[in-house]
Parts: sequence; structure tokens; C-alpha cells
Amino acid sequence: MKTVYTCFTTDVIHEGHLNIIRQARKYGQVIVGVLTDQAMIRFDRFPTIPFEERLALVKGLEGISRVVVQDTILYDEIVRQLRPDYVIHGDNWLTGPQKVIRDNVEALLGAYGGQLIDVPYTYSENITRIDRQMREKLAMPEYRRRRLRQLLGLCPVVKAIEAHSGLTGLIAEKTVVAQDGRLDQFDAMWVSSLCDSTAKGKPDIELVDMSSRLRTIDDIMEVTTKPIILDGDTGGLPEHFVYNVRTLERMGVSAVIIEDKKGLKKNSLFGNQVKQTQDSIEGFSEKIRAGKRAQLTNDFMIIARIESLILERGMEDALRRAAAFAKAGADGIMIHSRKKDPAEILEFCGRFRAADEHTPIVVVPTSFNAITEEELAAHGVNIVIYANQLTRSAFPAMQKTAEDILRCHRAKEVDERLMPIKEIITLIDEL
Ligand code: SPV
Ligand code: MG
Repeated sequence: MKTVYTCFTTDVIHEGHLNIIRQARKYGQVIVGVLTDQAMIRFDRFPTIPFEERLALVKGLEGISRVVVQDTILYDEIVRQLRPDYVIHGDNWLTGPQKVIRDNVEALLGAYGGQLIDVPYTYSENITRIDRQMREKLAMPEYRRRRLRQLLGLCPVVKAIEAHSGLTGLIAEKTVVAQDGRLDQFDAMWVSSLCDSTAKGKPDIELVDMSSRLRTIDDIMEVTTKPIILDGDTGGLPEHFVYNVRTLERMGVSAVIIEDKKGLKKNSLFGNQVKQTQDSIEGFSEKIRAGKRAQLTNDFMIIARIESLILERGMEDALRRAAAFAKAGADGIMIHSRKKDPAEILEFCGRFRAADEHTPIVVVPTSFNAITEEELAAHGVNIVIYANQLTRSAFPAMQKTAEDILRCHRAKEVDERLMPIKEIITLIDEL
């Protein structure tokens, strides 16, 4: 008997899946693959139920001869193992980012005479409602908050990009690229103090107060599901920090990163060109301990950011602080540098990892931007934050448009490089 393979990436079985199985049975014995969480998060949304439950859901379906685990988005391994006569899939993968997967399957099957079957995708009110509900579930605080910790367990390196508004949040949420036969997307969002302040036309000196920062977070949360890492600046007074931890945790923020500076904070990329004061190890450790005592769930993370390399206090100081802050309960260590050469970051990572295998390491490769995520991960880095690139790309584009309109006394000349009106009015999904 011929075999037909299909792969499911869902948390809810609906009529679309049942239709695929019905169609598949016309061709032979049906084998269903269930995509692992690791693979699913690169390609689609985050699962709302554990992998074991997704597997059980599929195993409970009628009309299937076997259920297998597919652990990569591309089908090379699974097709090599099963050599199915057919692979069947909804025709929604004929276009868009998923097309690379279809091309991959077509080539694999073509090599031995297997056949690809595209069945018309089932569009129904019920399916639209299920999809929307699943997205909305992921945006709920209890789902969103724990997602960063889940990602740390799933990904070799968690990639976060800056967001400071609903719109930049949508870019972080929805941008997917298909390249070299693979799909990729960001895992999380960084609510940068620099970009949040800059968007408000204010300097990055903790002038934009927490109420305003919370408002920004809420704007982002309204339209996204990905986890949020807040740039908490110095965390302020420990007596204030504990309240903010509670608020952030309740909102569904996954992590706050606080830096070991005190007094008037200036942006780290100024380094020693401006006066900045580092907190003592004891003082900052106490702030971490207070925050950890205040938190109510095991999901939320307080990450300690070390400014010793920024302030040229040396590697030994940075490592001493990292060990002390981890001991005080920090759930991660962010090490920052403003050198172009990543050498000091890599030395820190190597030496910290030798002493501490598990505490996640976070880096912000703004200055040392030539090093890849993969290289950083190989040195023990767990979270990479692209802290300001969206703001820095948008600002010059807007400035140039303003200048050109002034120069030309009309907007015709700039129109070619603008998003078409048709696209901007449909950019935002309606409920
Ligand atoms: C931010 O994005 O606000 C940061 C990172 O704190 S940096 O600007 O590099 O200090
Ligand atoms: Mg900042």
C-alpha cells in the first residue's frame, strides 16, 4: 500500500486538518508528523500546549496509520526516513515564506518519483476564530511571561529586537524571512530605554518615567504575542524597584534588565565621555535580592547588567560582579561593551561560562556588530539583543523625506520610496 505523509503544527485540530486526512486516505496509508517545538517556533507561532499534548492530539485522530515526530522545518530527514509516495499539504504554502518548505519537499520527492499534493486550504469562520483565539491566548500575561524561559530551553540563542511602539512591535512580531531554504524570525522584543526615550524626543537619562514606559509596553502588548524584555535602566531605588517588578510581572513582561549604575544614568554608548557612577557590588546585589523577593511567579527574570567594560573598570571587576550578582539571585547576566572588536565580550563569556555553566548570558552587539549570533552562541551567549537598529533605520529615512519635500515643494519626488497608500491602510489587521 502507498504511503501519504503530512505534517501538523497545530495546538487545535479543526476541520482543515480533518479534510487533509480525508484527502490523504484516498492515496494510501496516512502518516502524520508532529513538528517539535524547536522547529515550530522558527516557522510559525509559539505552541500554547506542550509538545506531548500536541502529539497525543494527533495520535487520537481516526484514519491515521502512524504518528511520527518531525524535528526540522525542512523535510530532508523525514523524507529520507519514510520515503513517502506522497506528501500532502494545504495550498497555503504555494506563496509566502512557507514556499521554501514546499520547494524543499518538491525537490526531495522529485529525486525518487514521489508526488506532492496541494489540497485547497480550508477557509472557514471557525478556523479563523481558532487561529485568532490561539494568538490571543499567547498574548495573555501568563503565556507571554513564561515564554522567554521556554525559549531559553528551546533555542541555541534567543534573538530579540527593539520595539518602542505598536508599529515596531508588529515588525518584531511578524517579520519572517525565507533564506537559503530556511525560515527565521525574532523570538522576543527589547523595550530599549534609548529608543523609547528617543521616540519621545527625550534624552536617555531615566527622564521618561515608569508610567510612560509601561504605556509603551502596553501599546506593544496590545498587538503582539512575543515575550518582552524591558530595559529597566538602573532599576531606580530598591524601594521603587520592588513595586515595578510586581507591575511588570502582572502585565506579562518576561524579564527586566537592570544595570549596575547609580545616580544620573547616561547611555552606555557614551562610555567614559560622560560622568557615570557604578553602583557597589553590595548595593546592586541588594537591589537584585529585593526584586527577587518581590516577584511572585517562577517565570519572571531579573537580569543584571554589568557596566565594568563600558566604564573601563576591567575584566576582573566584570567577572567579580557577574559572580556576585548571580549569587544574589540574578536570572541572567548582561555584559556590555562599546568596542568594535568583540574580544573583551568573548573573553568575559568564556571565563564566566567556565565558572557558571547555566546562568544565561545576554549581549547587545551594537558596536561589535560583525560577530554573528551563531558565533556568540558558540561562546555561551543565550540572548542577543538588537537594541536600536529599527529606530536608527527609521529616523534617517523620515528626515530625508522631510528634507526632500521642503526642497521640491511637493511630495511627488519622494513617493517612489514610500509604502503605497493601499499597503499602509491594510498594514494593521482588523479584528
Ligand atoms: C538601550 O537600548 O537603551 C540600552 C542598550 O540600554 S545601549 O543603548 O547600548 O546602552
Ligand atoms: Mg538603555
